[in-house]
Amino acid sequence: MTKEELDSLMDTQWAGRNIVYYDSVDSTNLRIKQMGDEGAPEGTLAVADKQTAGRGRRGRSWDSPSGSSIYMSLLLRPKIEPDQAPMLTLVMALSVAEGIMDCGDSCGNPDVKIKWPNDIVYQGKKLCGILTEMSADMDQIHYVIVGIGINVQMTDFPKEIQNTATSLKLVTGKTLLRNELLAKVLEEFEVLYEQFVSAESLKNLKAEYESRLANKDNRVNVLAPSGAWQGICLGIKEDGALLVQREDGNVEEVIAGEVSVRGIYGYV
Ligand code: BTX
Repeated sequence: MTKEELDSLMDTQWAGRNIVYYDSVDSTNLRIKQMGDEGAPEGTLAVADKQTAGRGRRGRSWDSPSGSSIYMSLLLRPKIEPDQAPMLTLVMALSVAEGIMDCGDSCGNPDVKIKWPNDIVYQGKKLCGILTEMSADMDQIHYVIVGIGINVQMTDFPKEIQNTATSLKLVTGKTLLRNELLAKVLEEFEVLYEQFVSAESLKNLKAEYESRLANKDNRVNVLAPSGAWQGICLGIKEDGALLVQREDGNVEEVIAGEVSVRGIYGYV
């Protein structure tokens, strides 16, 4: 993966048109945060071969060895309200799933699913995670960073995640080029992002997202701060909340960030 190869493959108007490439970096999200503060344009993309301090949500870490995965962060300056920004995680999750499908035979056509809100999974194991961060005032977004980690060729995982993580190589047996997949994800994202920003909701993407939703129509465990409860996952709302029906028939709107959702037999 090189900047020159990425530039030559990128078939987008603005997303990924200004690529900053690192052989090794602390975290691409941190680099984009700095560029965002310094006024870099929307669509600026940080890409790294390796991260030394890859970050997950809520202080967790993202395993980021060299030579095997995609680590990238995209700078966005959307004209939406700050409370709408978390929906960008769902837009990117759908873009990654569609980007993998677009790689077709070269990627072995795996039927990947989305684990709401931010993971791409295959047969219950995590292939990709997304970390969305924002700089904003109460009523105005300065910029949003969408960071994506996709396990492409990884075959060795640390012990703690051996049972929950997988890669495209393990799933398909194929050796997929990271450049090609990265470019497809950004092409998908550019189209879906514009649909999202013009509607200021997921109304145009809801059906597609639900068709890839791993837990749809299944029983899930909702792990809320007030206690865990079970229900059937019905789909998503246009604002990105997950709809879960309790035993008594009431449908609850589950908001990302406050709770985690698991399958009743495991992670998905
Ligand atoms: P998350 O908090 O949902 O997931 C983090 C958890 O996933 C970890 O606690 C661990 O259990 C597991 N995990 C860690 N590394 C991997 C891996 N490589 N594959 C599968 N499972 C793993 C998800 O957070 C958000 C991750 C975003 C990562 C990107 S990489 C580019 C950008 N820069 C950056 O620092 N983060 C983002």
